[in-house]
Amino acid sequence: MLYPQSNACRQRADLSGFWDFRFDPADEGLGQGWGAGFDPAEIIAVPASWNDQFADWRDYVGVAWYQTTFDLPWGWRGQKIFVRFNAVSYLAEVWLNGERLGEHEGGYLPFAFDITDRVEEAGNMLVVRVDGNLAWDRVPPGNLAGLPGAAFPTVNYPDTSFDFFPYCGIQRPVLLYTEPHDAIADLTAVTEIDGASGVVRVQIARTPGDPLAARVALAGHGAELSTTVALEESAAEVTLTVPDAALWSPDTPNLYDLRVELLRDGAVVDCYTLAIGIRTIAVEGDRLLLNGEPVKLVGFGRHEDFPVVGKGLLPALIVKDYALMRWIGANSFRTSHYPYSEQMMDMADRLGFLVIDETPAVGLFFFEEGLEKRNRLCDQMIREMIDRDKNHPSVIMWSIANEPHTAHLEARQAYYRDLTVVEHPSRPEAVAAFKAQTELVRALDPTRPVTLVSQEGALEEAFAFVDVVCLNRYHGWYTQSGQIDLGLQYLDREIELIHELYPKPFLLSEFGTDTIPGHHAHPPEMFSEEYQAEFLAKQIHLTDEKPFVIGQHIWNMCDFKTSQAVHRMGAYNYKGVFTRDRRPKLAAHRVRALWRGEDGS
Ligand code: GCB
Repeated sequence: MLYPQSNACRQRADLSGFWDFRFDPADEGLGQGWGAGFDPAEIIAVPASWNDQFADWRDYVGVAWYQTTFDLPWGWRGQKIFVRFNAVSYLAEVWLNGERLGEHEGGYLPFAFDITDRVEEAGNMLVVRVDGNLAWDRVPPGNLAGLPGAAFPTVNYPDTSFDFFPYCGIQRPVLLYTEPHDAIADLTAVTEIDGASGVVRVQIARTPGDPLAARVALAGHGAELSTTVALEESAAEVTLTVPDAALWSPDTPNLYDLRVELLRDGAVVDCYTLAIGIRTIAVEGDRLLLNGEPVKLVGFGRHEDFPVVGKGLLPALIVKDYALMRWIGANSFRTSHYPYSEQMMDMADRLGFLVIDETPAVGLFFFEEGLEKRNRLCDQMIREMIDRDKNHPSVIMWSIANEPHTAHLEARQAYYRDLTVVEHPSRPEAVAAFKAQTELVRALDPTRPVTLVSQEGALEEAFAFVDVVCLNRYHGWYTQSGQIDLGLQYLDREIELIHELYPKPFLLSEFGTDTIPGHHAHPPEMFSEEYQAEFLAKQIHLTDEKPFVIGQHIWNMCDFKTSQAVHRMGAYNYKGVFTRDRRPKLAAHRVRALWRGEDGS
């Protein structure tokens, strides 16, 4: 899915602004025909989550309605016209001028509707019903208290199966855009390295129609290449060889402009420009190789989260967060626990960050209720994520899930006691689902490694299917609480055990401690800044010493909002090395020294 672009052949308009809004706690809007327009009760900012915008609705995760009006921009008639939603959490149903366009499930990926035949010159009414309800057959799941037989007590309010606040609403921009009738439907650029040359293979998909030609041109870093191919069928492939290629890497985030034009009798009927980076990513033995060289990932698990906007797109925050990641010496992050905005991904390409791109499949469980639907949604989200992000050089790995409840409870108890691994510790439904999902990822994109981020340790039988093993581990925090050194011993043993069973590259994808800014203790004590600094430094040293460990991602870059729970003081997760308003804690300075090689210890 190409991001809408304004150029000589395409146009784009942004509907961000102040929209009409109405909460619908009784869910009566559908029955009363609000899709044709409703009496607004509030005005709301788009994009942004709704929860922090109004005094009394913070914890509301039900149904709400948005509407706005727009005129068709001048000169658009005669082309195909679409409305695109970059992200609506969780489920969106959309009407234009009273006609239902369709719906989309899943809070963090884009969807679009063709409105060519429905859009008027002026006074168009766009209405969106947003359903933010938590339910066990959704991804990520919620409302676990009501799940028959699951034996989950309600520990979170709102009742999430995941540890971040379930912000709802139109979180990212809503765009109108045009496409010519003969259009570039999709582009896929794959790169390889051959000696000093870069090889760029471009697949061009087109809308159906008469035979056309496609001109493909690559420019940048002294290169000016172009070639023209016939595009009679629905797709064609072109290969360009770039001599003395300027490779893409964190130190040299070199991008080229790949411009594709569709030609009818020599005249340009559509064009699109994609920024691409020439690089390879591969797993060899237990190493991760970027451009053929071992690469170490240092960085964070993160969240899209900020006061007032919630999970809404905030461009200044993107700039700030990359600046802080640079300052601390990070080169990578995981889009925990859902795909981030397109703007965040574009900046990763430009600034040279390595991204593990994760689907919204966090906190999955494998009870029968809703299983078939959750599996179907996971497939859909994998497809949508890869379709959206496949051309980013920054994306070096796909993550299909975070902390699924794969293992049987009894197996987990034995493991937590003394790292005993019983036979067949995993639920067969989980193993089957992840086998199928890793196969799906590889079919859609054979060029990138695939991972699954687990807390099950050596019990995670799905590690058999992945290229890279990612472990979230909190020894010295949730276990061996208050005992950093004992936690370190457990971590050491556990990493070795997992590596013995699954001799693959290993990433410590989460580790950290909740830390109240300004709270100090000597000797270090849980929740103090000293405890976090020592915990992180020691676990970084430990993992640095293991050749098969390809890096560390601290949990979390910043403090972030969660549901209310006894283990979440003030409804925050305080594991940030920066506060929610992006001030460094003591640990940030310690980690910076380590990651930048300035630590004497
Ligand atoms: C985890 C989860 C993450 C939580 C974190 C924590 O393992 O992946 O979403 O926020 O632990 O702080 O407990």
